[in-house]
Amino acid sequence: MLSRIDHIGIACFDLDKTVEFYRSTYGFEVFHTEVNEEQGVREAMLKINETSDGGASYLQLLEPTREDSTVAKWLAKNGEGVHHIAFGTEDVDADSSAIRDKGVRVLYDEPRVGSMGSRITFLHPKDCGGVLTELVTSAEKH
Ligand code: V0V
Ligand code: CO
Repeated sequence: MLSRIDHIGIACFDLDKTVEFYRSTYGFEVFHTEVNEEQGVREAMLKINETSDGGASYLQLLEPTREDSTVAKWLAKNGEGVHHIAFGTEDVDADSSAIRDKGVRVLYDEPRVGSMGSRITFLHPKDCGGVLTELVTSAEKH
């Protein structure tokens, strides 16, 4: 069951500058940073609030690490802005296969490694009203 907004992914050209904007404007602090080479991103997670399912909601600030990455391609076309939304679930495998059965394209056969050791997959934006949608099971749930 999808039980929270896990994060909103925001694409930017300069991660350090964007982190500073969120810190100085809103007071949000960096909770975690990492590089995900498979996805071609350097990211900062800003924890916004905890959620009733025992998880949390974050902003995920994303800077591309290479020009052929999905985020670099998206930035070249659209400029900076909201790139995806992610719903949290205890069982990304069950939820993604149930959603696939409804005719929505799930981009990966098996979930891949996401932020903070999570398991993630994506739904095609063209099947989701123009919204790139991610499903996440956080590390402590698998
Ligand atoms: C592309 N499109 C989007 C979009 N990206 N629409 C809404 N939001 C987006 N972010 C539209 C695009 O405008 C095109 O529409 C169409 O989809 C095909 O796009 P494209 O530019 O030709 O690009 P593709 O097809 O090569 O790649 C699009 C997909 C790709 C969605 C397949 O971005 C992908 O595999 N994304 C999943 C992985 C990802 O995004 N990783 C970065 C975050 P028109 O022009 O044809 O109408 S990593 C992350 O979140 C992590 C690690 C985490 O949370 O832990
Ligand atoms: Co994400």
